[in-house]
Amino acid sequence: MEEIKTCLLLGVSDRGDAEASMAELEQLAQTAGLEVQGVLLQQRTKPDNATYIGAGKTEEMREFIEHHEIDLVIANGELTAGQIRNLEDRLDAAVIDRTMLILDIFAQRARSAEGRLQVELAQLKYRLPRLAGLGESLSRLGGGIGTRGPGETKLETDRRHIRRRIKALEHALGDVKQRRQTTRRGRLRGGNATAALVGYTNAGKSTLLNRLCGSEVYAEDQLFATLDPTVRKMQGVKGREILLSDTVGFLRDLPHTLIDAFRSTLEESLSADLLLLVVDAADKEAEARLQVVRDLLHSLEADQKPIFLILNKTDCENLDLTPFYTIASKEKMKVFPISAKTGMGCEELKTALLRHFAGEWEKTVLVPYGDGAALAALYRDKVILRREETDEGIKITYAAEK
Ligand SMILES: Nc1nc2c(ncn2[C@@H]2O[C@H](COP(=O)(O)OP(=O)(O)OP(=O)(O)O)[C@@H](O)[C@H]2O)c(=O)[nH]1
Ligand SMILES: [Mg+2]
Repeated sequence: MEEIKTCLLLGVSDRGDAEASMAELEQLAQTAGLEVQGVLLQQRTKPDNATYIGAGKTEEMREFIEHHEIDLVIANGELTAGQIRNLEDRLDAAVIDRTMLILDIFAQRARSAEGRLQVELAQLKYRLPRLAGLGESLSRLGGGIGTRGPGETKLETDRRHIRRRIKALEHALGDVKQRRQTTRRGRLRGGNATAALVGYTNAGKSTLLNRLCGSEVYAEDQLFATLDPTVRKMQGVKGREILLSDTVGFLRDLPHTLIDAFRSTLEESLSADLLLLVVDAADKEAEARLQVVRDLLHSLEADQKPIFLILNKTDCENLDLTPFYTIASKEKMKVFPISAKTGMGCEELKTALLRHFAGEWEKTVLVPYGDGAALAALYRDKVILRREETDEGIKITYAAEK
């Protein structure tokens, strides 16, 4: 089996963020374990219908590919079946697009049963309308290069096979979801406060989770280090805990198949009482990325809850944090400049978290002297935290339920 190592990136855009988008594609390719040999960004308003890049350019690229022995070409958009087929024919290399690359990374990373099912489902749904074009690239994703595209009859069999598999996956996911809802209800009954870490991929969410909870969740300088939702406990007061959840990071133009696939896991995380929106303040694209995250939160209907804006990586030098403070004051978000890596600002954040939830944890009532029934009922039904005899009566502080 031949291992793919080198790739060429193609982009077609005349937008201002085109170069940043290509740089991100390069990061994605590296994350997938590929070596980027060349990047071509063509200034056009829209891709060519037949070959994505213009016909003249395909000729040039063919020579480049031959000369540099490129194994794989990756287009920074979503290709049609026709575009894949035409490009593969003209370039004589396997061709995939940005979405397939991301799906491939997700497939490599997913660990939990649910994550795997979700990624496979997203992959199949994306492949189905592109089967006719996928020759080498499909076999690459499935294992090795070698076989060319399937013939017509094989194609139909494949389609039927994939549709059946999609049905089976959807069924299996339904079961998993039901089980997860049961555990979630159990968790809520525990009366714990919940907060969710959200933010662009590589912002430092998992590092912060580890810092706050003393855990050792995988955190690495790569895109989508975290895929499966993870929950850890942060010790609160009086035996109460804050459950912190970490989940998949956001990305500009995240493929729709993936948003749909991860909607249920994301929604579970986003059902938290509070969101910790983590920003990599040292990233020159940070503001644009913050906007991407806020747009996604909006589309997931999760932007109405309280948000702490966490400006991470402030151990890096020459940062200008003012734009973030401006956004935060407009959107009524509390701001916390921190470094998850060095721990700077993390104690303050922890205290703010405990304060935020303290009000929800404790309730105080005044029971008049002599009202033994009310007092007994409290002791029977509540977890009593404090009892204080005052002039007016007995002040009882108990743990409030959510
Ligand atoms: N300089 C600096 N680097 C940091 C800081 N926090 C995290 N990092 C680094 O940033 C990279 C990404 O950290 P992660 O915690 O994996 O980021 P994440 O948001 O969980 O990323 P995904 O799971 O991939 O979405 C790692 O290399 C961390 O060491 C920080 O405060 N300062
Ligand atoms: Mg992570």
